[in-house]
Amino acid sequence: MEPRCARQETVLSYQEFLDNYLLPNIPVILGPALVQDWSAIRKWRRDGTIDWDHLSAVYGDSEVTVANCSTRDFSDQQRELMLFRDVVSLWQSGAGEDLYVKDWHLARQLAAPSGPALAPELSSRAQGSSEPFYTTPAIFRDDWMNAYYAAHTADDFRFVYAGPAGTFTPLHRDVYASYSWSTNVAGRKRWWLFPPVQTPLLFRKGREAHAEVAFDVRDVDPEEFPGFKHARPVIVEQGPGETIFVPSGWHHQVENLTNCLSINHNWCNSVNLPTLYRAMCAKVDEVEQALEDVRELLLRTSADAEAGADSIGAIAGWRREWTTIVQDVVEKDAGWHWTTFWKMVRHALSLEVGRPCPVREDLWPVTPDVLTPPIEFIRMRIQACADDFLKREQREVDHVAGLSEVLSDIQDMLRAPQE
Ligand SMILES: O=C(O)CCC(=O)C(=O)O
Ligand SMILES: [Fe+2]
Repeated sequence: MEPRCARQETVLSYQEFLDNYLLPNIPVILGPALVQDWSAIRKWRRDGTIDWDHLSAVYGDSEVTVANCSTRDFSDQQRELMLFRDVVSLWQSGAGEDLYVKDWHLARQLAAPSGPALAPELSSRAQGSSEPFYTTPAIFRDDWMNAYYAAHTADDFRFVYAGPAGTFTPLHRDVYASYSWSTNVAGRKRWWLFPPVQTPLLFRKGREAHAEVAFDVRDVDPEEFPGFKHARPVIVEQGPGETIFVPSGWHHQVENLTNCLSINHNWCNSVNLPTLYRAMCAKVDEVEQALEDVRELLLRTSADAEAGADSIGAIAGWRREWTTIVQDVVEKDAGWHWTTFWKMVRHALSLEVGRPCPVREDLWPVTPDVLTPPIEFIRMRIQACADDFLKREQREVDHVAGLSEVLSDIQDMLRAPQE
């Protein structure tokens, strides 16, 4: 028998969510009561189905990323940029049945570039009022990724997904093993969720065993993926208005059983910080292995220089160059690297200890203490990662510009007496 996914119809308190799902890192489906006040639930549906005309009229100008679910592109699907209006037109004409709008940063697109005072015309027109189309449920507010990105970048991890029945998202683990939560504004999805202990069963056999997981769990070649038949995913259907919590490091695949419109976030906090930290370390290892020949080249060049006059300078330069190359590739591949990771931690810790730091209240209001674990827990989690990082053989802390300053800020805050 397949393991079952927990369901909760009543709205959980933060403490219940922390104790029963966040800390044990297990999935749960939460009933529609959690999001009943969202304006998206009222305005984006008509008679229980998606109101494409309304969505196209209000958000049609928006540029969206569209995945073609019939065209595989390595571990993802082929993607292109389109106007949302054009995608809706295709769907309404009975075409585009393989097109799936993904990772649409709609909330950020509608926000003013630098705070609510500068809200452009589009923002109020598209929102229909200043009311946001949804607000993050309290249990998901302790989110270091979106807090940091809101305050320091023009990017975020807040998405809208929209696609017809049959579109899907192939098997994957979220970026650096972050959590996800995803609410179906309309439609039904099927989820396959694999606990981290089963991750080794998902890989292709052979030399590159750790590079590639199965693509589509509905069609896995048993010769190529011999472990897969032993995997026992949690399989669950998510209905309209329901929210799923996807735990850290769980691989998952998603199929739209009907036309679907959903809102989701990737997120992290002190609870999954160690998992994110280890995922970063693993990514760096993987990139270093892939770039082994570049390393050889740099080494050889520096040995030549060593034979000349400036030997100490050459060795230091070689290490710095190598670390920079690796970190650049890590960032290109997954969107962030050690500097992003530690700046995010510094931002979260600053807010925790009440140290001044930039905040975009309109995008990501500061999370009250009652919606986070106790400060001692947070300090402990950060300390453990920082201690490990400072012992790394690669010494990124010395070789990446600005990183030692970020780490010493963090250490200062960890050492400061608690009020
Ligand atoms: O809804 C989908 O198609 C994918 C969502 C997903 O992978 C996530 O929320 O992590
Ligand atoms: Fe995901």
